[in-house]
Amino acid sequence: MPAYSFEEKIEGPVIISTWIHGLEANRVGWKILEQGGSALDATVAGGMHTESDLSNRSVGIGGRPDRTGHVTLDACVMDGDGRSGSVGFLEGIAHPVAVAKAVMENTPHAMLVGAGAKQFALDYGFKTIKTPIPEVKKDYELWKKENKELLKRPIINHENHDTIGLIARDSRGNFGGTCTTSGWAYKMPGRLGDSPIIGAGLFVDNEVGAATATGLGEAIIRVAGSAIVVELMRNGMSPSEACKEVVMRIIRKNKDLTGLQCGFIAMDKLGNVGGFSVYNGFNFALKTMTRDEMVDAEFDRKW
Ligand code: SD4
Repeated sequence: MPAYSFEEKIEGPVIISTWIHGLEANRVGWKILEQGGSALDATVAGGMHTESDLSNRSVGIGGRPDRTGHVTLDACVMDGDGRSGSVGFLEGIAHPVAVAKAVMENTPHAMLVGAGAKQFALDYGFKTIKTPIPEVKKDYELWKKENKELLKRPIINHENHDTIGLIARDSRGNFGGTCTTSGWAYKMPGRLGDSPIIGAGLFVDNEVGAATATGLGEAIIRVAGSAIVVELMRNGMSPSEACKEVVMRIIRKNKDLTGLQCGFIAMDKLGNVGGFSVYNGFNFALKTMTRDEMVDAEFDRKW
């Protein structure tokens, strides 16, 4: 199977993001890129757009709760100059990705979680929300009734795969990226996935490019996924080859791959983009001066 899912050097700004909701998110980010704005601002705006989407069950306001009924949100941002910010286990705030950017810009820290992150968001005037929204609460009540034994020990739930990771290169050639999620549906309270963890869910370096991840966060964290994709590109691999190598590492290290979907997308300095996932079905949205489309990622195996 060829490792390349997209073979074309892209000139000018480019933004890519995970899954079908990435199309709309990219368009929002593109408005910033085409006016000469930064890759970081474009990916924050795109992430915020998806966070507001009431129909998305894995990101922002429409996200599913943990097993105790609390929707806890994770997000991070990284600029190609090496700065980053993230929030985890954040409840009741509309735009975790914007809060993550504020952590980067206004604190000496890389990460705030839980009550501290919430207080920080409130102090900075970020909009509050009431979660779960009624439809999601209804699903949760049903889930609780039908999964009494699972309340104690979660299993992998691969239906819940709509995290958005966005990476972009702007007109100055700088990179930026964001990743935002409500995480694994019905997770144990306190669980953080890869999405708020720099190097796992996202990594950006102007010297090389950027990568972001979606899927089972535990597996992504354990291979330092996005950071390794970027390092492999630094050492000469194309984005698709680098994503494939990290996915194959995940496959080698996990004996039971039942439902274990993980996917990475990446972009290098030359404007090559690519992606790779464990199972088929993973795709990403691409927007450039001439393109606005979905790209199917290559994969190792079929469901
Ligand atoms: C997590 N990686 O919390 C996220 C979930 C996800 O697509 O990506 N779903 O583990």
